[in-house]
Amino acid sequence: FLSDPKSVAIVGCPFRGGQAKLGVDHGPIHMVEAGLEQQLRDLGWEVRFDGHHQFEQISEENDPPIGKMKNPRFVSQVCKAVASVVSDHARRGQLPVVLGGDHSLAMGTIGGTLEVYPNACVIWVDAHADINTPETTESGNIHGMPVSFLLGIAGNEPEFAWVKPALRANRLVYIGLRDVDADEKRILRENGIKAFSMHEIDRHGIGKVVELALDAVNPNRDLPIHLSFDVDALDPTVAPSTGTPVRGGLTFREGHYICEAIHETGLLIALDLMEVNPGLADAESVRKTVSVGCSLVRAALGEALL
Ligand code: 6HN
Ligand code: MN
Ligand code: MN
Ligand code: MN
Repeated sequence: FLSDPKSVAIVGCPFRGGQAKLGVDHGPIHMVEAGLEQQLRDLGWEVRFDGHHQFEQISEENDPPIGKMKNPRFVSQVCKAVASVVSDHARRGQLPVVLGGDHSLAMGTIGGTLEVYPNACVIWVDAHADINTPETTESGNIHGMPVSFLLGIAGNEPEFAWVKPALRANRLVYIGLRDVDADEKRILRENGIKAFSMHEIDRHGIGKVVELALDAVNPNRDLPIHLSFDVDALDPTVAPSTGTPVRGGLTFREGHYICEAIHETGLLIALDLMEVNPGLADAESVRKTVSVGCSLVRAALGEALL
């Protein structure tokens, strides 16, 4: 799918409108300052750094809630811009590595990917399912909803009319879930969406789970893969600086194994690394989280190859 020499585009998305905590907009800057660009060059990739996208701000007084949704116009507009940046890179054969920022951005990243690779499957690694609808959300935070918009089950909210329901339920699989709202569980069931929670990882081991996850969405190992990785999938002892940490998460190795196994398929065409929040916790926790964020990206781009 990709151009030769293999080329990636790092897209910094300093955005936090999909949730309430300050600081997650600093995630991409910290990962880039930690040297991610050069680290990927050292792996043999041709790297272009897109910069940190400056999104037009919509202030809160100009963006009152729509139903329960908070900052709806701001989130919508930013995701729309991200979709066009991501699809442009994908069209040029560059693998977009999108650094968040909160996970509402995935509406843009996956939306953009599916414009260019309509048959792509999505592997969503997260403690959360992010599949609330504007109706079911309790928090009103749109970072808990991007998947429902991508599937076209979010209802018809004019502000988000640009989001195409381009993702099919049988092309989506989750790994790492452990904090799923009751309505989200119902939505997963009703749509027959495959999900491997921490329970399945404990039972089968991560190696088997990744194989089963690929079998579910990519049985012939011939479809392009978009990996959307929320750093809170990792255990908070491994990635403490994130907005919605949940104990009982992936170990350092389990997180890396997922990325390495997807790299091994040779099918990865887009990668999101989301929810690194350098504004939360102490300096050592921030350093740890930023460093593991970079390390997961490297793993997905081939670092483990000998
Ligand atoms: N994330 N299910 C909760 C909500 O607010 O809808 C948590 C969402 C977390 C979102 O981590 O990307
Ligand atoms: Mn900072
Ligand atoms: Mn998420
Ligand atoms: Mn999450």
